[in-house]
Amino acid sequence: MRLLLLSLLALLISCQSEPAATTTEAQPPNVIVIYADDLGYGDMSAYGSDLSTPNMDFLAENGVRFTRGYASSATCTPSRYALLTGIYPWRNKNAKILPGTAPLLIDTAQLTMPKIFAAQGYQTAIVGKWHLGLGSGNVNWNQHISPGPNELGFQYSYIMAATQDRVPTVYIENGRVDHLDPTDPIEISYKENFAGQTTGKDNPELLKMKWHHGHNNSIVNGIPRIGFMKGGESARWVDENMADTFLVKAQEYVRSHKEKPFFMYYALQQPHVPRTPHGRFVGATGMGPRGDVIAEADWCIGELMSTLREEGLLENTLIVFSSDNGPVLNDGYYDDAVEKIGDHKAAGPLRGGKYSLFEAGTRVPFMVYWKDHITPKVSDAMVSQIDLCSSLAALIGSEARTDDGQDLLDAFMGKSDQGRDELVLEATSRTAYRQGDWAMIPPYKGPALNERVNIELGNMTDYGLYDLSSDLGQQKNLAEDEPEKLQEMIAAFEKIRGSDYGRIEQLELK
Ligand code: NG6
Ligand code: CA
Repeated sequence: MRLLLLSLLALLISCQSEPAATTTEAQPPNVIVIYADDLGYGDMSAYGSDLSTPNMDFLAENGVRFTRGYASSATCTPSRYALLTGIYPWRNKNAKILPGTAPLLIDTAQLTMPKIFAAQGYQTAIVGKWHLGLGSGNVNWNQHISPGPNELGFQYSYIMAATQDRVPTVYIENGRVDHLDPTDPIEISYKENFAGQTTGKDNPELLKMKWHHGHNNSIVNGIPRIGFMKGGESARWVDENMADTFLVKAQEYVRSHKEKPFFMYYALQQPHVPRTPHGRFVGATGMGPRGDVIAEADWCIGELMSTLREEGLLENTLIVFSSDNGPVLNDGYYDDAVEKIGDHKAAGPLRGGKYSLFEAGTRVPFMVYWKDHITPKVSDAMVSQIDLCSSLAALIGSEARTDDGQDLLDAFMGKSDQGRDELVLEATSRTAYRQGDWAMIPPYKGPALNERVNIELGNMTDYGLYDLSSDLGQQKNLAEDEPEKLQEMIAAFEKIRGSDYGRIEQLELK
């Protein structure tokens, strides 16, 4: 009898508590993924940098800051592919740094992060850098450009097609070039120049920024680019205004979509080359344009946060901040990045940088902030951007999961220190393996150092094996001392990657 009474009581309590639980869960959170371009592990003060990044640090210090957070690749396109699909980029042979004329890389039938959100009733948007290809070959830039982000689940898009250093140097809103004058059509080629058009190579007198390697084709806004462009004068961006342009679009989107949950992918263009801070930030850091655009990006994040605060959205918006790949100083222009670096270590304590299979290629700043919902902490859980699709799906009650991604929501919310056990990393079509504290890099042909960017690429004549718990900077190759560990790592790597992982003869970099 007493038991029965107790269970009746328990039932009563559980019935009563249910409505309360559903009310608190009722409004799913907005989600914003802020994605920097080439920001290194050591570039934020929260990660030990001497650069002042108060707004990025705010997210880090009031959220979960990951010390082992990874981009999927050491370059942009493959990382963005993995972020938005939850699939390893090396599974798609076309997932390489794309020219501005490349067709859309992601199949429109494929599951994507914005589709996961849209299926749960979210409004979805991208503002910023795309670099995943557009159209299905031979794009006519003067008509509606499709397929693109809008066919992959983004209901609103305001993007640059590829990179800031590649043509076309125009903004595209929902598939239409913004501010295009139809009487001055755009023509783009990555093969040859258009008659009568100046280039960085032939017309150095017209340049306000000099090219160091590559980047000597069409000149736009005094800056020589990769690729040739003709026409579209009224639509061409002014690089110095790009941060403001994207920020305003992101703020407008938030203000006009606050009635229903939204997902916004805010893809910053900094600190990728060409580094063109607005005049307000010139000289802000004493570190030249690279430092100044990091200050500018930091300010943009602060402004977006202010907008969320003003609109009363901060308590109901989860923010992820990370970077698409590691840092590079000289990436093709003379811009004082090397000369003014001083003691700053863009990669922090890590070896390598952008393009590298060493840790600095892919281990990046990574944090998740959600006011009043996440208790601030530093987490050593290993997480990858490839896990965001499955984890954010779990957050919003979607059952969607991707093949290579894991649901690590508890780790992202700081409730668990359990991250992934293993991870395959990619850099310019080569792959390496992480498991626990160990990193394994297979042998690849090619130069050990890319001299032009001055980055160690991770090409070695034999296997590299590193114990990151005692050797974060990957200075001591243990492959010979730990043959069993090495064999175990190779076997585990090949189980995911297959044995045909291509010890490529030539690097893709020109
Ligand atoms: C390289 C460019 C580099 C940068 C990179 C893409 C040359 C010599 N180098 O090919 O400047 O644009 O591509 O960077 O052209 S990423 O962050 O978008 O992957
Ligand atoms: Ca990048």
